[in-house]
Amino acid sequence: MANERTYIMVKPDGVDRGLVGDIISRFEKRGYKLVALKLKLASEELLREHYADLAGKPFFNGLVAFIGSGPVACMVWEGKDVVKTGRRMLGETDPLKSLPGSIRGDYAIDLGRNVCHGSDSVESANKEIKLWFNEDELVNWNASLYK
Ligand code: RTP
Repeated sequence: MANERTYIMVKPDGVDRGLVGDIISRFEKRGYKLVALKLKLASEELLREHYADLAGKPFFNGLVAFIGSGPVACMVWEGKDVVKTGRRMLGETDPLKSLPGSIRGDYAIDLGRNVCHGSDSVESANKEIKLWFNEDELVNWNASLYK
């Protein structure tokens, strides 16, 4: 479990509002280790693949258009139970249902502008990390935190 990894992405609304630093800081302070980080303008093809599970939903095209409308901050975090804990740190999909103290609970009120994405299972995390990063962009290093 110690080496579990998750894919966290600050969406264009979060980047535009200057929330990247705060989101990174929350994961760092919680004790997770950053193993990959980049800013990216995602192609429609990449986003259709990332959100393939939602392809039949009425909001799918709007979602893909919005996430492609500006840069996203892509990151991989590693540590104990990071997939589930990362989702709890993000809050509920609907920001209005998110508790204060979570990212969405502190910074969002609209479902379509909920600031961030986090993998929902270890399996999705592995798929998403492969989709968004090349192997040589993942940095293996020893944080003193874990020594
Ligand atoms: P995410 O992938 O962004 O972390 O979100 P999630 O797992 O919590 O939620 P998911 O069901 O995968 O939905 C992906 C994103 O689509 C937008 N959405 N809009 N009814 C709607 O208009 C609607 N439902 C979902 C949200 O921005 C959600 O994060």
